[in-house]
Amino acid sequence: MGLEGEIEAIEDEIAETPYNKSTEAHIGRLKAKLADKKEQLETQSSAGGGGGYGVEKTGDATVAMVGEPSVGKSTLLNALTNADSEVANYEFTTIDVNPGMLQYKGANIQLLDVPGLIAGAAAGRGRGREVLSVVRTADLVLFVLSAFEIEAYEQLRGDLYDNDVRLDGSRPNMTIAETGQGGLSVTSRSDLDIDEGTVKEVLREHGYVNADITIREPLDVDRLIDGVMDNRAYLPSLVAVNKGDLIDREYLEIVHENLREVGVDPDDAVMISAEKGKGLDALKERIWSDLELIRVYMDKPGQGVDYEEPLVLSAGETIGDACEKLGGRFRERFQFARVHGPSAKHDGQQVGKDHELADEDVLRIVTRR
Ligand SMILES: Nc1nc2c(ncn2[C@@H]2O[C@H](COP(=O)(O)OP(=O)(O)OP(=O)(O)O)[C@@H](O)[C@H]2O)c(=O)[nH]1
Ligand SMILES: [Mg+2]
Repeated sequence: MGLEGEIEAIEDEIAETPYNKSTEAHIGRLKAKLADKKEQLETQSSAGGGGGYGVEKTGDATVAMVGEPSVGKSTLLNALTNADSEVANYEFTTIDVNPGMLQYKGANIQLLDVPGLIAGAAAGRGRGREVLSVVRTADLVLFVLSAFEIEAYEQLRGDLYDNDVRLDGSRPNMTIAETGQGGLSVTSRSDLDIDEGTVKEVLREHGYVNADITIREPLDVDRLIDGVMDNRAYLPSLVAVNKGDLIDREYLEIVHENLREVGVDPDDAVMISAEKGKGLDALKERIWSDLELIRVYMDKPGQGVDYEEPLVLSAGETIGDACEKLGGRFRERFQFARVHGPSAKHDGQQVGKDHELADEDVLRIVTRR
């Protein structure tokens, strides 16, 4: 029996085992085993497969656009960026990942138009798996839905989940510290959803013999396994509903209802028409805010403040991170910095490398000679 057969057999056993307190640990062990086998399969196929798409990550951040064939991904890419992606009125026009660069607020945001092969990709068919590996490395997933096919959203999300992409959530709040002896010991909150015995089964299945496990959230078996595996990608996501030009007010209500049905708050989705160029400003703004980027204007000695090409960082990053990104003498000979703007306690505040920057700060870095 090959790996795929083993995976199928484990999946069958999980499906056939009724879930209750007495089977919980057993199911936990099966799920842990399944996760390991799937990881093995993935490494196997990526080692043998033809090296991915050759799309290099560039720019300040990367957004992967996913959607069913013909929803308008290429049209949207062309409308938002300098790319020239093939647009056609038949399915599967885009067979490779097409990159384009969106310039917004001085940031270079790379958009990747991911082929319409995603359905069924979870099963590892065709190039679907490669496509999904491109999505995993992005900073934001942009779902492009047609106003007439909102239900595709569930399938897309499911495919991503099956490929270890966890959307709109953070890594489980737990730690595993290996110890030299003493077996497995679990410290958890009182409202933990599963038994300590189950936690131990899962860890044992993953090869842990001696370890202190601390769990700080009321997670279930699946999330516990996420916390043990290091191949999960945690990404934020955003929904754009395209072809808005083809619907009337009455149908808009139906679209909203359909969105609610798949768990999306209509107020959180962005209605657009890629073809007519409607709603694109709102979409850019949402992409910008969901990426949580900040602009830092550099005050260069003798040249003044550069408001045209800001240094783009992630929210929460510090002067030290800015120096890393700037490189050269900033990294090697940093002395101190002066900040004006939102993060400064007062104008021109002198700060060190630990200082956290904010959007639209003006920064002057003083280096040693
Ligand atoms: N009316 C209308 N048509 C659109 C809109 N966006 C895209 N289309 C049309 O929908 C068809 C498919 O558009 P594409 O951009 O090729 O779709 P795609 O998602 O890239 O498709 P694949 O590459 O096959 O996955 C084309 O005929 C587009 O002109 C829109 O906002 N309104
Ligand atoms: Mg396309």
